[in-house]
Amino acid sequence: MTNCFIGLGSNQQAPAEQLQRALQAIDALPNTQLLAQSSLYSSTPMGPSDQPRYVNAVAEINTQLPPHDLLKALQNIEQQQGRVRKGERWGPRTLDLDILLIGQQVIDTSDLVVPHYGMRDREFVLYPLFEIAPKWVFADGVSLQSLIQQTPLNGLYKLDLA
Ligand code: ROI
Repeated sequence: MTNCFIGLGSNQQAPAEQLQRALQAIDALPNTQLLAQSSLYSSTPMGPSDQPRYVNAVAEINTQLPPHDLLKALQNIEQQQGRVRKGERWGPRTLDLDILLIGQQVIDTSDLVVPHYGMRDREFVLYPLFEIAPKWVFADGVSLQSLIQQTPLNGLYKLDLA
C-alpha cells in the first residue's frame, strides 16, 4: 500500500471533463483508491505557444499496483480517452497522466522515472500538488514549500467550477 501522486493535464476536447473522467477511471482501477484531488487549474502551455491553455490537476491515490502496472493502467486510460501519440514534441494532448511521486521511492528505468523528471520546475504541477500535500519533502531534503516560493505562477490560476 503506497501513496502516489499523479499529474493530470489536457488542452483538447473539453479539458476539464477529460480530467474529471480520468479521475473516475483512476478511482476504478483495481486495488486503488482516490484519496485526494486538487482544484483544476488553467495553465500557460509549456512548449509551443500556438496551442490552447491547459487544464491541470494533481491527484493522490493509494494503490497496490506495482509501479509499472500503474504506468500501464494510466496509459490505458489515456488511450481510452482518445489520446493519439503524434510525433510532435510538446504538442497539444487530450489527456496526459504522469506518475509524479510514489512515496519516497526513486525509480529510474527507460520507461518510468520517479520522481517525475520535470516536476520541480513546473508551476502547473507544484501548485496543485502543494494544495493536497503542503508538507511534502523530497528524498534529498528539498521541501515542496521552498520550491513553490521560488516558482512564479506564470499565468496559473484556479478554475472556478461548480
Ligand atoms: N503545459 C502545461 N501548461 N500543462 C501541461 O500539462 C503540459 N503538458 C505537456 C507539455 C506539452 C510539456 N506542456 C504542458 O506535456
